[in-house]
Amino acid sequence: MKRRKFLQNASLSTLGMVATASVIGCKNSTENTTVIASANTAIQPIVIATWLVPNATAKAWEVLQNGGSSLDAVEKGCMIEEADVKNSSVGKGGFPDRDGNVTLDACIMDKDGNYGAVICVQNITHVISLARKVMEKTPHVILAGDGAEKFGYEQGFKKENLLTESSKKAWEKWKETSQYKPIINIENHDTIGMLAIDSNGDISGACTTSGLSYKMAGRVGDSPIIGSGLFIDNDIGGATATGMGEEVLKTVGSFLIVELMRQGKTPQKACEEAVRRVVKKSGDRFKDFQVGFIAINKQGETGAYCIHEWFNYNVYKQGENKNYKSTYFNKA
Ligand code: SD4
Repeated sequence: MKRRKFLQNASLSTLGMVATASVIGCKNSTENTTVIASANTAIQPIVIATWLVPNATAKAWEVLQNGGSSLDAVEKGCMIEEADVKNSSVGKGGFPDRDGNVTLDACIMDKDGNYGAVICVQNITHVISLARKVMEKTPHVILAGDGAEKFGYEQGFKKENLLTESSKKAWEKWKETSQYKPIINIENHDTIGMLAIDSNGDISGACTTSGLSYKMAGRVGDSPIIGSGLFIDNDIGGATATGMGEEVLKTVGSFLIVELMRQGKTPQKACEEAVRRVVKKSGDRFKDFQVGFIAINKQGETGAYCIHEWFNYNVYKQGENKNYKSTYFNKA
C-alpha cells in the first residue's frame, strides 16, 4: 500500500489545536500524522463519517455547500449507504439475522437536542429518514418493529424486500455452521455514523445500520440508542460509534465522549478515553471485538479511535473528501 505524509510537523503555535490521526486518501494510508484545525478561524462546514464512505460524505457536503442544514446533510449522506446494496451492514442488502430477516436500526439527532429513532424495521430502506419523521412528526422518540413500519407507510415510505440475493446466499452459507462470531472490520465499510457542522455552526448527527450479522431475532445494538450509538450537544460537539453494540451500550460511549469534551478534552482524547473504558470493562474479551468512535467539537476539530487496527473514517472539509485510518488501542 502506497503511503504518503499529510501535514506533518506543522507549527502548533501558529495553527492552534491538534488531533492525531492517519490519512489514507480513500485507498492509501499513512500512520502517525497530524491533522490541524485552527481554533480562531470562522467555523467551516465539515462532515465526518465512520468507515470508507466517500459517496456519503460527498452527498452531505453537497447539501452543506448549497446552504443546507447539518440535519439535512447527515440524513442525505446516510441515505447513500442505505441505498447501496453492496454495503452489507446498512440498509437494503444488509446481512440478516439468524432467521434470515434484515432488521434495520437508525437514529438522528439535531442541533436542539431533538432525537428520533427506529428499531427492527424490516421493509423500509431509508430508516434514517423514518427516524427523522419520528423526531419531527410524533410525540415519541423511538418506534420499533411493526409500529415503526406502519407509521412509515402512513408517511409514504415504500415497502421493500431488503434481503438481496447475495445477502441471502451469505446467510445460507452461514447456516451451514451457524457459528455466531462477529467479524472485526467487515470490508472497510460498516454501520455509518455521521456528524456534520453547517455554515451556521450547528451540529447534527445520524447513525444507521442493519446491526450485527446473524444476530438473534429482536436483538438491538447501540446504533439507534441515544447516547450510545450517537449523541449531539450543539454547545459542545457530537460523537458516534461503530462496532460491537453491546459494549458501546454498556459504556454509553457517545454520550461519554461528548461529556469528556465538555470537560475540556479534545475529540481525539475523548475518543481514546471512551475506547479505554470499553476495553477495561471487557477484561480480555476486547481481543475479539471491534469498537470505534468518531467525534467532532464545536470548533470543527475531529477525533477517532478504535480497539483494533483498520477502522477508518471519511472527513469532508475545505472542499476535500479524505479517508483517514484511525489510531488504535491494541498494538499486540
Ligand atoms: C450494532 N454497532 O448493531 C452496530 C454494528 C456495527 O460495525 O456498527 N458494526 O451493534
